[in-house]
Amino acid sequence: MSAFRLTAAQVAQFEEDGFVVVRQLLSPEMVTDLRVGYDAATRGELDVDVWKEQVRPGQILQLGMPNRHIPGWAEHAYLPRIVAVGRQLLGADIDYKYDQLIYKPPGNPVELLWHQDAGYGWPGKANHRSLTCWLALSPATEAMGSLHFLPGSHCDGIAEHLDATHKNPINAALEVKVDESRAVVVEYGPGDATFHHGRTLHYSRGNSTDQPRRGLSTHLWPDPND
Ligand SMILES: O=C(O)CCC(=O)C(=O)O
Repeated sequence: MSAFRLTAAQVAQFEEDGFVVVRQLLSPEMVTDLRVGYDAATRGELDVDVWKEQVRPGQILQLGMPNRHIPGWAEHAYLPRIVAVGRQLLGADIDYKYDQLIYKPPGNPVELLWHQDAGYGWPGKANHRSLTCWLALSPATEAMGSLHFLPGSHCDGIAEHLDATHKNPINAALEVKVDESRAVVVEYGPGDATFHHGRTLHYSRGNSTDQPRRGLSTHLWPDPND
Protein backbone atom coordinates (compact mmCIF):
# COMPACT_ATOMS: atom_id res chain seq x y z
CA MET A 1 0.00 0.00 0.00
CA SER A 2 1.17 3.54 -0.76
CA ALA A 3 3.14 5.48 1.87
CA PHE A 4 1.38 8.79 1.10
CA ARG A 5 0.56 10.40 4.51
CA LEU A 6 -1.99 13.06 5.38
CA THR A 7 -1.30 15.48 8.21
CA ALA A 8 -3.38 15.35 11.40
CA ALA A 9 -4.78 18.76 10.38
CA GLN A 10 -6.03 17.33 7.08
CA VAL A 11 -7.77 14.44 8.82
CA ALA A 12 -9.35 16.86 11.30
CA GLN A 13 -10.51 19.10 8.47
CA PHE A 14 -12.19 16.18 6.72
CA GLU A 15 -13.98 15.25 9.93
CA GLU A 16 -15.19 18.81 10.48
CA ASP A 17 -15.97 19.99 6.95
CA GLY A 18 -16.67 16.69 5.18
CA PHE A 19 -13.96 17.35 2.60
CA VAL A 20 -10.23 17.95 2.46
CA VAL A 21 -7.89 19.29 -0.22
CA VAL A 22 -4.80 17.17 -0.95
CA ARG A 23 -2.34 19.09 -3.10
CA GLN A 24 -0.06 17.09 -5.39
CA LEU A 25 -1.53 13.73 -4.53
CA LEU A 26 0.04 12.65 -7.81
CA SER A 27 3.41 13.69 -9.23
CA PRO A 28 3.55 15.41 -12.64
CA GLU A 29 4.92 12.14 -14.09
CA MET A 30 1.94 10.16 -12.80
CA VAL A 31 -0.46 12.75 -14.23
CA THR A 32 1.28 12.59 -17.61
CA ASP A 33 0.99 8.78 -17.60
CA LEU A 34 -2.73 8.81 -16.79
CA ARG A 35 -3.45 11.60 -19.26
CA VAL A 36 -2.48 9.37 -22.20
CA GLY A 37 -5.28 6.87 -21.54
CA TYR A 38 -7.71 9.55 -20.32
CA ASP A 39 -7.43 11.51 -23.56
CA ALA A 40 -7.69 8.34 -25.65
CA ALA A 41 -10.90 7.49 -23.78
CA THR A 42 -12.47 10.94 -24.26
CA ARG A 43 -11.58 10.90 -27.97
CA GLY A 44 -13.33 7.52 -28.36
CA GLU A 45 -10.13 5.73 -29.31
CA LEU A 46 -10.47 2.81 -26.88
CA ASP A 47 -12.34 -0.33 -27.81
CA VAL A 48 -14.78 -0.34 -24.87
CA ASP A 49 -18.29 -1.38 -25.92
CA VAL A 50 -20.12 0.39 -23.09
CA TRP A 51 -18.44 3.69 -23.93
CA LYS A 52 -19.05 3.63 -27.68
CA GLU A 53 -22.52 5.16 -27.52
CA GLN A 54 -21.44 7.81 -25.05
CA VAL A 55 -18.51 9.57 -26.69
CA ARG A 56 -19.72 12.62 -28.66
CA PRO A 57 -17.43 15.51 -29.66
CA GLY A 58 -18.02 18.64 -27.59
CA GLN A 59 -20.28 16.92 -25.03
CA ILE A 60 -19.75 16.40 -21.31
CA LEU A 61 -18.70 12.79 -20.72
CA GLN A 62 -19.16 10.45 -17.80
CA LEU A 63 -17.41 7.17 -18.56
CA GLY A 64 -17.76 4.36 -16.01
CA MET A 65 -14.97 2.20 -14.59
CA PRO A 66 -11.96 3.81 -16.28
CA ASN A 67 -9.66 1.97 -13.86
CA ARG A 68 -10.83 -1.31 -15.37
CA HIS A 69 -11.03 -0.18 -19.00
CA ILE A 70 -8.04 2.09 -19.66
CA PRO A 71 -4.89 0.09 -20.44
CA GLY A 72 -2.31 0.31 -17.65
CA TRP A 73 -4.56 1.92 -15.06
CA ALA A 74 -5.38 -1.19 -13.00
CA GLU A 75 -1.67 -1.75 -12.30
CA HIS A 76 -0.81 1.94 -11.85
CA ALA A 77 0.29 3.33 -8.46
CA TYR A 78 -2.36 6.10 -8.45
CA LEU A 79 -5.20 3.89 -7.16
CA PRO A 80 -3.31 2.41 -4.15
CA ARG A 81 -2.44 6.00 -3.26
CA ILE A 82 -6.10 7.07 -3.36
CA VAL A 83 -7.13 4.04 -1.28
CA ALA A 84 -4.34 4.73 1.26
CA VAL A 85 -5.63 8.27 1.76
CA GLY A 86 -9.22 7.03 2.02
CA ARG A 87 -8.17 4.62 4.80
CA GLN A 88 -6.47 7.42 6.76
CA LEU A 89 -9.74 9.36 6.60
CA LEU A 90 -12.35 6.67 7.25
CA GLY A 91 -10.62 3.47 8.42
CA ALA A 92 -8.74 0.37 7.30
CA ASP A 93 -11.77 -1.36 5.74
CA ILE A 94 -12.21 1.36 3.09
CA ASP A 95 -11.60 0.10 -0.44
CA TYR A 96 -12.09 0.98 -4.10
CA LYS A 97 -15.65 0.46 -5.23
CA TYR A 98 -16.02 2.14 -8.63
CA ASP A 99 -14.85 5.13 -10.57
CA GLN A 100 -15.88 7.49 -13.32
CA LEU A 101 -14.12 9.85 -15.60
CA ILE A 102 -16.01 13.15 -15.85
CA TYR A 103 -14.79 15.29 -18.70
CA LYS A 104 -15.99 18.83 -19.39
CA PRO A 105 -14.91 20.00 -22.82
CA PRO A 106 -14.17 23.67 -23.53
CA GLY A 107 -17.27 25.84 -23.59
CA ASN A 108 -19.60 23.16 -22.23
CA PRO A 109 -22.25 24.77 -19.98
CA VAL A 110 -23.50 21.65 -18.17
CA GLU A 111 -23.43 21.88 -14.36
CA LEU A 112 -23.17 18.91 -11.99
CA LEU A 113 -25.96 20.00 -9.70
CA TRP A 114 -25.82 20.05 -5.89
CA HIS A 115 -26.01 16.49 -4.58
CA GLN A 116 -24.65 14.01 -2.08
CA ASP A 117 -23.05 10.93 -3.62
CA ALA A 118 -24.80 8.74 -1.04
CA GLY A 119 -28.02 10.50 -2.09
CA TYR A 120 -27.88 8.37 -5.24
CA GLY A 121 -28.88 5.44 -3.03
CA TRP A 122 -25.50 4.09 -1.97
CA PRO A 123 -26.25 0.84 -0.13
CA GLY A 124 -25.47 -0.52 3.35
CA LYS A 125 -22.47 0.96 5.14
CA ALA A 126 -21.66 3.09 2.08
CA ASN A 127 -24.64 5.28 2.87
CA HIS A 128 -22.99 6.35 6.15
CA ARG A 129 -19.25 5.79 5.70
CA SER A 130 -17.94 6.38 2.21
CA LEU A 131 -15.92 8.90 0.31
CA THR A 132 -15.04 10.14 -3.14
CA CYS A 133 -11.65 11.24 -4.38
CA TRP A 134 -11.97 13.91 -7.09
CA LEU A 135 -8.66 14.09 -8.92
CA ALA A 136 -7.67 16.77 -11.43
CA LEU A 137 -5.70 15.53 -14.42
CA SER A 138 -5.41 19.07 -15.79
CA PRO A 139 -5.98 22.44 -14.14
CA ALA A 140 -9.52 22.82 -12.82
CA THR A 141 -10.41 26.41 -11.96
CA GLU A 142 -13.87 27.56 -10.95
CA ALA A 143 -14.47 28.77 -14.52
CA MET A 144 -13.51 25.30 -15.82
CA GLY A 145 -15.97 23.57 -13.49
CA SER A 146 -14.05 22.78 -10.30
CA LEU A 147 -15.87 21.46 -7.23
CA HIS A 148 -17.81 23.56 -4.70
CA PHE A 149 -18.56 22.05 -1.28
CA LEU A 150 -20.95 22.87 1.54
CA PRO A 151 -18.81 22.47 4.70
CA GLY A 152 -20.38 20.38 7.47
CA SER A 153 -23.21 19.11 5.26
CA HIS A 154 -22.03 15.50 5.80
CA CYS A 155 -23.50 15.74 9.33
CA ASP A 156 -27.02 16.71 8.25
CA GLY A 157 -28.35 13.40 6.89
CA ILE A 158 -29.47 12.67 3.35
CA ALA A 159 -31.24 15.67 1.80
CA GLU A 160 -34.21 15.43 -0.55
CA HIS A 161 -32.88 14.81 -4.07
CA LEU A 162 -35.14 16.04 -6.90
CA ASP A 163 -35.13 14.72 -10.46
CA ALA A 164 -32.94 17.02 -12.61
CA THR A 165 -32.62 15.01 -15.81
CA HIS A 166 -34.04 17.97 -17.76
CA LYS A 167 -30.99 20.03 -16.75
CA ASN A 168 -28.22 17.47 -17.03
CA PRO A 169 -27.85 14.67 -19.59
CA ILE A 170 -25.69 12.37 -17.49
CA ASN A 171 -26.31 9.77 -14.80
CA ALA A 172 -30.02 10.19 -13.99
CA ALA A 173 -29.21 13.60 -12.54
CA LEU A 174 -30.59 14.62 -9.16
CA GLU A 175 -30.54 18.00 -7.46
CA VAL A 176 -30.72 19.32 -3.90
CA LYS A 177 -31.82 22.89 -3.22
CA VAL A 178 -29.14 24.46 -0.99
CA ASP A 179 -28.12 27.80 0.49
CA GLU A 180 -25.02 28.43 -1.62
CA SER A 181 -23.85 31.38 0.46
CA ARG A 182 -21.74 29.07 2.66
CA ALA A 183 -20.21 27.14 -0.23
CA VAL A 184 -16.44 26.81 -0.59
CA VAL A 185 -14.87 26.62 -4.06
CA VAL A 186 -11.71 24.58 -4.59
CA GLU A 187 -9.41 25.18 -7.54
CA TYR A 188 -7.02 22.42 -8.56
CA GLY A 189 -3.69 22.07 -10.30
CA PRO A 190 -2.90 18.86 -12.18
CA GLY A 191 -2.43 16.04 -9.63
CA ASP A 192 -4.36 17.87 -6.87
CA ALA A 193 -7.34 16.09 -5.33
CA THR A 194 -10.15 16.53 -2.87
CA PHE A 195 -11.65 13.76 -0.77
CA HIS A 196 -15.26 14.31 0.23
CA HIS A 197 -17.56 12.28 2.44
CA GLY A 198 -20.42 10.45 0.69
CA ARG A 199 -22.87 12.76 2.45
CA THR A 200 -21.12 16.08 1.66
CA LEU A 201 -23.11 18.34 -0.67
CA HIS A 202 -21.12 19.39 -3.73
CA TYR A 203 -21.55 21.01 -7.14
CA SER A 204 -19.59 22.04 -10.23
CA ARG A 205 -20.49 24.65 -12.83
CA GLY A 206 -19.99 24.33 -16.59
CA ASN A 207 -16.70 24.97 -18.32
CA SER A 208 -16.70 28.48 -19.77
CA THR A 209 -13.01 28.42 -20.78
CA ASP A 210 -11.29 27.27 -23.97
CA GLN A 211 -9.44 24.48 -22.09
CA PRO A 212 -10.80 21.01 -21.23
CA ARG A 213 -11.44 20.03 -17.61
CA ARG A 214 -10.24 16.50 -16.93
CA GLY A 215 -11.66 15.03 -13.71
CA LEU A 216 -11.58 11.52 -12.26
CA SER A 217 -13.94 10.50 -9.43
CA THR A 218 -13.02 7.40 -7.43
CA HIS A 219 -15.63 6.14 -4.98
CA LEU A 220 -14.53 4.22 -1.88
CA TRP A 221 -16.44 2.47 0.85
CA PRO A 222 -16.10 -0.37 3.37
CA ASP A 223 -15.41 -3.84 2.12
CA PRO A 224 -17.55 -5.80 2.89
CA ASN A 225 -20.38 -3.30 2.66
CA ASP A 226 -23.20 -5.14 4.46
O1 LIG B 1 -16.79 16.09 -11.92
C1 LIG B 1 -17.68 16.82 -11.47
O2 LIG B 1 -17.88 17.96 -11.90
C2 LIG B 1 -18.58 16.36 -10.35
C3 LIG B 1 -18.06 15.13 -9.70
C4 LIG B 1 -18.90 14.62 -8.60
O3 LIG B 1 -20.03 14.99 -8.39
C5 LIG B 1 -18.30 13.60 -7.72
O4 LIG B 1 -17.14 13.26 -7.90
O5 LIG B 1 -18.99 13.13 -6.81
